[in-house]
Amino acid sequence: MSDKSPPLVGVIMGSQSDWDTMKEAAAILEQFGVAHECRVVSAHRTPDWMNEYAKDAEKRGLEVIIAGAGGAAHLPGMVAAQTVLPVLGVPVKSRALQGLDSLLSIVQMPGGVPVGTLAIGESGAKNAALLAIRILGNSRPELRTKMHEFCQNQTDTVLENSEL
Ligand code: RP5
Repeated sequence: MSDKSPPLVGVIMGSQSDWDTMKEAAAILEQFGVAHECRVVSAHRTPDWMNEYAKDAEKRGLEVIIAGAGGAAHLPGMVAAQTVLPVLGVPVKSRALQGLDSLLSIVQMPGGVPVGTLAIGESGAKNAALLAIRILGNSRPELRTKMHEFCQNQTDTVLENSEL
């Protein structure tokens, strides 16, 4: 499905080096069969491309953008400034400050320009995809059903392995 249908979710990241983290988001979208695209879009190194991507996203049919970046992580905020689509920000764990810089860069947006900020690193990437699917699930019963199954499986797995 993700290869053929037009993408509903855009997974973007500031650098190729973010892929190790952001591939967790792509894997969840793949698992749920949600059409998506993955692109490197840098706020600092390719600012014009970032502007174009953000401005065209809605008319291209995207419904959610997941944006991961590390360090001075301006990508999610700058994209949110140029689209009305929901933007979910993933703070990538940076080499210098372990992602605290990324988190603070993404989370503290001025009122009026929302970015839904997730946890630092792989958990954040995974949860960004799950949140995107929950948003899409509001109008897509099949995704809502799959989300119920996912949560139930997760619960069952923990309960089945609860004896140590
Ligand atoms: C940010 O700078 C990227 O999101 C990445 O996390 C960080 C480092 O990028 P590279 O120097 O590894 O390309 O823009």
